[in-house]
Amino acid sequence: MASLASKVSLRSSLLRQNATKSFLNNSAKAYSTIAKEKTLKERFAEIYPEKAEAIKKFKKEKGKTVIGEVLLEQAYGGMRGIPGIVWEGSVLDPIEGIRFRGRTIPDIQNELPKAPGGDEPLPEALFWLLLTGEVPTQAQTTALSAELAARSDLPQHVIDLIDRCPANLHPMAQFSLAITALETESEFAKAYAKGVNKKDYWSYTFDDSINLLAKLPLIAGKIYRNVFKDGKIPSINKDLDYGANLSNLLGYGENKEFVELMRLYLTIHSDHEGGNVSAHATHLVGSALSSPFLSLAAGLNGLAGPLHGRANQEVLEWLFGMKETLNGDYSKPAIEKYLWDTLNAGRVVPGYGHAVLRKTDPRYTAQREFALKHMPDYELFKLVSNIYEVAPEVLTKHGKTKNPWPNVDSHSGVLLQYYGLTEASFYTVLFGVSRAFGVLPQLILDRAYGSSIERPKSFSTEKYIELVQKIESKK
Ligand code: CMX
Repeated sequence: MASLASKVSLRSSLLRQNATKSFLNNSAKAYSTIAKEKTLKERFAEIYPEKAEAIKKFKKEKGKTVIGEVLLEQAYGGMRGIPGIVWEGSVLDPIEGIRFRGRTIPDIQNELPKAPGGDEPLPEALFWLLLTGEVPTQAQTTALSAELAARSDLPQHVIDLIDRCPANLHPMAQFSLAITALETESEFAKAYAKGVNKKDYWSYTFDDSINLLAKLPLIAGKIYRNVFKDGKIPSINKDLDYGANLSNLLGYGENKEFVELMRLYLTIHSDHEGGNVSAHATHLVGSALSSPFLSLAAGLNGLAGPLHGRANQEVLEWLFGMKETLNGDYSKPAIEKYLWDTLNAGRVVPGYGHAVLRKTDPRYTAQREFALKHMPDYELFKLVSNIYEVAPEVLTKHGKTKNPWPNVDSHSGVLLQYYGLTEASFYTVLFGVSRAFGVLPQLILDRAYGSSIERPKSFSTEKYIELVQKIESKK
């Protein structure tokens, strides 16, 4: 007999399927009723009070429940595995990988609205899902795309700032600088300075988040064009979705496959629960009531690190090094030797390993499937595939990493290379645009639910020694 849990999950999956079917049937109709549907802000305003109340009750009734224990090695080991953050948008299972509001990547590829004629989900729709837990209609998604396009203009001082950046300043540093400089636009900061009621924090955070998200394509596009092209950038097309506009600004809007890739890329890189460096840093800085602009900039500074988002740049550089060394011999023994050379030089294999995952990252799999569909014979994709067959065994033999399987960064750069976006030092900026889709909904939720300022306890090593001695003496 099926367990209660599996019955519930079957029922919710059937409900979701029915909702998708009825959404598909209604999608054409929904296009014409765009003005009558609730906007994201209206819908969120409607649903959050009940959720905030439920959380308050949960905290009051169950707040003293012990939910884990902390080992000394965790304090020294990057706090791995310690529960201590609330993150509503996604939860990461070590084996299954990410679920966005309970949905796997194939689920969201299935269920989220797409652009007319497109196959891949729209990141705008994911933003809606992460914030509300609901799949938006096609009309709501289209309205959100239009709102983002309408709010995309950059203030002149931000354009000037990007233009003044030296070309050798890493694109991620430029990206973070420009977002910090957008602080002039913060409605939250202005309202706070005037003395706003706490209950309204979420509303200003929402407006800032939408404005910020809207402006990221122009910032990213301007940085790309300044550093790698002639600095000229087209205008935003108010009738296009986010991924299509970003592709246009980068100069790849004519290529339908690239536009589809951008939609997929922006969707799957968005959120990976709350403990990763970029998500946690954004959430932490936001907890001090810094604006969404300052909070996201903090998160992006973390994403820029080589063990986090910048790994996608590292992967490409490492792949090209391998290509040159192997000189056409992509056999397994040759790849194996290159992997050992990397490890024996005291370096990590970029794109492999993960702090939480213990199997192939489903974001890797989604990108691999995209490659199998659109570029099965591409030389670099074949190399990546061959590495996938060899690296897990080598890393297992090496015996250090807890997860010998590839992560998201192992695959993303190869797809961009195929379409001609070959400037690897720009790749983390694209990751950063996507990450905003995941961390900004949580900032809005944090303010709506009245989350506390973060302040975990720290001790010096002397104090930890004392603490351990005290605990041992009691045994
Ligand atoms: N190659 C070689 N050694 C690796 C490794 C890899 N890909 N992954 C982990 N290790 C090593 C660690 O450096 C660590 O060594 P020390 O004990 O000498 O410090 C040991 O294995 C144990 O690490 P772990 O517990 O398995 O992994 P962590 O949680 O500490 O780190 C991560 C996770 C992602 C930083 C690590 O796997 C890594 O450095 N990978 C390569 C860089 C990368 O791909 N980063 C992108 C991750 C995804 C993202 O955030 O975008």
